[in-house]
Amino acid sequence: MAAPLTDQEKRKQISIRGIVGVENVAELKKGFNRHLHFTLVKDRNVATPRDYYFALAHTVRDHLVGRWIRTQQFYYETDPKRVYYLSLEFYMGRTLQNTMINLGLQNACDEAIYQLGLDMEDLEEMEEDAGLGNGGLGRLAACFLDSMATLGLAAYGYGIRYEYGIFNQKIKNGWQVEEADDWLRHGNPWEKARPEYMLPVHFYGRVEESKEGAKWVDTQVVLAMPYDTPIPGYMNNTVNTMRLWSARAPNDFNLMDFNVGDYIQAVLDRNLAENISRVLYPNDNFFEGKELRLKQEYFVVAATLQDIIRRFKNSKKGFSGPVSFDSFPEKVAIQLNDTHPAMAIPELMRVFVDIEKLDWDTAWAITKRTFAYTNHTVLPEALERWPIGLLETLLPRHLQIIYRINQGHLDEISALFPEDMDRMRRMSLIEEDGGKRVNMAHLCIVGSHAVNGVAEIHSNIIKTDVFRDFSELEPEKFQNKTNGITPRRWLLLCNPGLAELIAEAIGEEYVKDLSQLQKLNELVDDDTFIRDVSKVKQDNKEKFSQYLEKEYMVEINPSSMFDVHVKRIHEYKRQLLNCLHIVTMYNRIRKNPKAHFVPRTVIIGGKAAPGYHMAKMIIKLITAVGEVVNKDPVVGSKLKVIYLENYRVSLAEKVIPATDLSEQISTAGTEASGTGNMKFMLNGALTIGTMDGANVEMAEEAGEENMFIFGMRVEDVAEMDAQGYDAMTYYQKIPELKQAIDQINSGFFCPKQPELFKDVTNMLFNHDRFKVFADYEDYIKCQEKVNELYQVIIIILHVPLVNDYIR
Ligand code: 21N
Repeated sequence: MAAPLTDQEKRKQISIRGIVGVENVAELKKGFNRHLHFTLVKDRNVATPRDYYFALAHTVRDHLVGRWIRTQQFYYETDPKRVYYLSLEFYMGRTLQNTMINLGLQNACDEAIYQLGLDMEDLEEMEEDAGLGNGGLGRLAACFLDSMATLGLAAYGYGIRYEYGIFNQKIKNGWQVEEADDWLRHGNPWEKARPEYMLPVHFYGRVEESKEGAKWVDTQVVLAMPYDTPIPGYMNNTVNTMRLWSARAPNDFNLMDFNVGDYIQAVLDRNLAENISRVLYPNDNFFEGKELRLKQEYFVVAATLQDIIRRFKNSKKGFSGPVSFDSFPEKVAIQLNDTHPAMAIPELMRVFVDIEKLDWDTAWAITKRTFAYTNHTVLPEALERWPIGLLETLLPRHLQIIYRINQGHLDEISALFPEDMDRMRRMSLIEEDGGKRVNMAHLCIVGSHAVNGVAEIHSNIIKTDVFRDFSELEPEKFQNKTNGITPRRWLLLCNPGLAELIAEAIGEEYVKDLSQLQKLNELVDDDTFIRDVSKVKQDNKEKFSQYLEKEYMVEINPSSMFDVHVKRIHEYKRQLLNCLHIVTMYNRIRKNPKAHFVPRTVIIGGKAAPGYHMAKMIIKLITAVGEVVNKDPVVGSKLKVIYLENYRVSLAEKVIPATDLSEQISTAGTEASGTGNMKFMLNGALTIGTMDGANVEMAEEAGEENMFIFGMRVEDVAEMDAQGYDAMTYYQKIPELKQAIDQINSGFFCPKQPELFKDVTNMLFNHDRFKVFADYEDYIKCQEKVNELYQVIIIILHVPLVNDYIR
């Protein structure tokens, strides 16, 4: 038997990664050496691994430039409808490998780097993640940019170039500790600053009324500097643009009028303006009404709309007279990624009415036809409701415009439902109970022609529950657009072994059209194929084990079941339910150490918002349980618990292909869609999950018999809410649940501080909005079914010929 292939050799063999070509490789090597010399000013004696990464990044980048310029030139000439995706978050991760894949350069680069005596994976590991997002919402924006470029759409992503992305998470003594993410420290080879397109953004000031209309005056100005990042489509020569704005103080900032005296202080205070783009707010699914956050939201909106309007006018060059905006909605579509960029609606109205002098009704009709709004959550604490006082100070003209929009909106309602004051109150853009606030979701619904949820169940909930009054008024406006993921990053890039196997079986077209994976149905009884697929999974598990061993000095058993739960830490995502399962398994092993047990490695990872106390306690509980379980000699290698530190895009790419079992266990009705669920399934993991978010469509697509579904459905949850949920009855009825809770409560997992988890158990008993105990029993049973199936798979795969064995 031949020696097993190294990763390097495997990568060389693979076909889907592009043609090698001798000239190609020679050209890349030349580019690499040229950049090492001229760009990095190094030779091979003093170059660091990072220098080599940058030399390769610049070499690959060179291949983007011509396509990027030509794509933009083509858009200028053909003037297609443009799509603008406005988002406060773009969770891009790394760019090098994705660029090589989409340009079909991967094999040639591998060969070039190999011939230079370097290791491609080492170089790739030098790249920082662009962590300009929190979780699903930000990663969805990044996936959509890849997909829109691959579809050849004239699409743009617009956002903020945060100097600090999502914090780096350290686990110290079992607790989360945050560190600043200084991702730009070594420079970013994937962006091009465009100082020539810098734009002013105004804040504060007051409104002056005159015969010519309203004027926003005495404002403070901050400049928005654009940085462009190329977004290549997959093998189609399209390169779109993501434009991120960075805040710059004007050179006369604080030096006007009376401040001339304190020049030094004035220069130091430039930071005040530039702080706008300093740092990403790290809350996932939570609204915090901070002024700096509102400044960020308006900053991206004001700069972007000026850019969009400039481009629209530019396309009308050659026409004489004043530009007509009648065709604006035929040329411009603006998609709002949640309500975070909602100020775009009053801002476009301000530009149309105050500056371009359109009459209100015309401006409003155009505005509504331009915007569409995606809702990503129904959790009330996540819905943006900005206090009137903040808006009045920061954006006084916009507040006036919001009032005027609201007036027209309420007039329409009162015409349709005369005297229905309660309905008016419910539907108003302005909430009055407990301090006046603007409900940004209401503003987005009223100012858009389309509103969508992100999975069928979620779209139904917003129609029948959260925004019911609005969908009664305009049912056609409400749609569903179930989320998706890019198969380039989440299969080709992260799991080349599986991608190649699939390509050999059904061709390469599936990379742009995942529905073709259906063809794999014909191979379910193909022993060789099944064996090859499980071999890929085993290789991925071994590789990931080695990574964990090298980076974190933890040892895991690659033949155990990898049971993975990675996502932001949140009560609704129910990492606590998983934790109770771990404790239950532990107790069963201890009760009956000789009994057969399907070995598991439970891997949990994710960041807690720094101000979210309960989420941080959940991390500490998981690590404390892990300490006890992992050390217990009775348990041995049957059960291990790993807390995966600093879960982020680049770590997802490593753990997802190595997963056997994907945990998607939110309370039904709370997870709008989920997208991690799809990434795991695409990489051949089994799923255990509730009928929530896109799990529903996945069960439909894969067949319910191919997913481990458990727990309450949305209707059951609603029924329980009506009846009242009593955690205590479950605790008293289910002995294993009682045992687990008693242990957590009494300090079994933390003898030095036996009181430590009282907050957690108290929450579970007395104010658990997500009903962990109610789904416990069914979850445990479902996990037992997972064991049974996994057991069978293992037995079959350990026998040389499947069919011979079965017969
Ligand atoms: C997710 F801090 N929604 S991440 C859904 F102010 N909202 O939960 C998930 F800056 N974040 O089910 C779905 O798959 C995914 O969207 C894509 O549709 C998320 C909201 C948020 C609120 C405040 C802030 C940041 C983010 C902050």
